[in-house]
Order: sequence, then structure tokens, then C-alpha cells
Amino acid sequence: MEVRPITVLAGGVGAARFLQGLLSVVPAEDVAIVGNVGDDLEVAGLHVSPDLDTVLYTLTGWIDEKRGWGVRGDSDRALERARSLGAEAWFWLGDLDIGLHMARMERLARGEPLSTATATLAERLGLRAQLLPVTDDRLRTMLQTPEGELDFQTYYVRRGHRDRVTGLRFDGARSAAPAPGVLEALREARVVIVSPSNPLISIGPILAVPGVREAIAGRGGPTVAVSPIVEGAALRGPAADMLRSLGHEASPVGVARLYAGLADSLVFDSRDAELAEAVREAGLRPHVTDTIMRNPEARRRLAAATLDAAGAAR
Ligand code: FO1
Repeated sequence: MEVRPITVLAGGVGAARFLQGLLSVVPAEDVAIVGNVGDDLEVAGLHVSPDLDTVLYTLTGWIDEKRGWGVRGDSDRALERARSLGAEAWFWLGDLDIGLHMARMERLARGEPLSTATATLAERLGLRAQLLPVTDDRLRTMLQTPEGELDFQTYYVRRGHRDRVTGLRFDGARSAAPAPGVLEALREARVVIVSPSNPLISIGPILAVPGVREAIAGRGGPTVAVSPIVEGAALRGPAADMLRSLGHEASPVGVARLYAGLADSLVFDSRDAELAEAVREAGLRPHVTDTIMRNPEARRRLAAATLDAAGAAR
């Protein structure tokens, strides 16, 4: 398999928006995406991969922009029927989205690995970037909270990420193998980008797969991370509170410390410009720009600035 020039580590919504910007400045054929599967779950026997699907729907124009996930304009007749028949159905699945899960599940049930099933769905939806789940093995993010240990979607969706997180565990990670092509994509790409996703629960599960961290740390070429934290807050989701409750600084400096030894540069928001020296002290070259991805033009500019930070010719 030919290795693409750019590999991006991706979580969900933030990563998908960043990638949308990236694909407006480089050809999609130049990009490989290594996606998080720690958020995956089974709903009524169907395997759902929310982060892979968010990337897939965003890059193929199907995404519900307002929510950031799911299919634009999707109906929920199946879900309503299930509820009317006594199902709890707390995880919202639209009708068109269920169709995708059925197509994926059919392949998984035949014994196809997740990476192959994902490649087929991506191709059928017209995605020209390569979308690789970090592993084909079962890997699940588990969070310790005062309510006990919760699986990711119970914490995030069912309980609305209101619980204080006191610990994290990536169930299955230690015995998981990188999916075919993942290590090559990380080692041999000209540039690796860590997208503006939660470093603990979106990028963390990717790095927890044996060999992944080593492949990135051992690279000859540049690795650039983008901070999802601006002025002590996350652009979306519980990243800031979680960083704090797990003993990290909720700032680009905290993010830089988490990526020290892995990335050589950190792109972060101009509003945090005064932290440049502290980011440098953490071991990453600081690059300050506007990181709020409010529209396609802002996404394009952030992607371009990130490539500039990598010293990549465009
Ligand atoms: N997020 C929610 O807040 N509520 C939902 O019911 C929900 C359903 C859902 C279904 C498919 C999908 O691809 C994503 C979905 N998400 C939902 C988003 C998802 O839980 C999170 O955005 C990610 O897992 C965090 O990156």
C-alpha cells in the first residue's frame, strides 16, 4: 500500500472540521487519517463507530453541521418505533445512519476487519482520503468517576459528561494490534498532524495501541499538534474539565506537556499567545494563529497554518 504524504490523528467533531479545512488545501489523495475507536459501542447488536463516522460524514458532505455528528436532515422513525415498543434507545441513531451501521455490521459479521469495512463504506460514500481505524481489535475508553467506572458513551451521551473524571483506562489496548497500514502511515508520512481533539480521550486511545506512540516518536519528519484548548476552555466537549480533574493544565501548555517527545510543534490560539515561552519550555515549538473553526474559511486557514508549522511546502 502506498503511503500518503500527510497522516492525521483524529478524534470526532474537532478533527473532522480540521480535516475539512485540510482537504481544501491539499488533495484528499494525499491524506491518511488514523481514527479513534475508543468511543465505539454496540447498539442493539449494531457496531457504531461515532468518531470514524463523524469524519466520514463531514468529509463526504453528509454531516449535520449543527450537531457536528450524524446525517444532516436524518429522521428518527426507527428510533421512535423502538422506543414505542419499550426500547430504552438512549443513543440517538437516525434512519440513514442506521443504514450505514447495518452495512458495516453485515461485513463485520462475515468476519471482515473494521479497517476493511471502513474502507468500503468510505469508498462508497466517495471519500478519497484514506480512513484507518487505529486498530481492528476491540478497544474501549473507560472513565472512572464518583459514580463508578463508565464506558465512554454512557459517560458522554447518557450522563451528559457531567461526572468528574478521576481516571481513564483503555480497555483492550494492551493486546490490540495497529490496523494494517497504520504504523507505515505514521512512520513514512512526510508530515504527521495531531488534530485539535481531546488529547486524553480522543488521541489517548490511539496512542495507547502498542507501537503507535513509538512510530510517531521515532519519525524523521515533522509532527505538529493542534491545541483544542483556547483560553482555558475546550472548543467543544469536556476536555478542559477533564484535563484539570486528571491533574493537567487546561491550556496549550498542558497540551504541550502531554505531547512532549511526540510532536515537535504546537499550533495554538492567538488568545493564548503569552504562553508561547511556556510551550517552548515544554519542548514544542510554538505557532500562534486563530484556531476557532467557525466556518470553512477558518478551517482552511487553520489547516494551512498547521502545514506551515510543519514546514511543509504546499
Ligand atoms: N452525541 C450525543 O450527544 N448524543 C447522541 O445521542 C449521539 C448519538 C450519535 C450517533 C452516531 C454518531 O456517529 C455520533 C453520535 N453522537 C451523539 C456523538 C458522539 O457520541 C460523540 O460526539 C463522540 O463519540 C465524541 O467524540
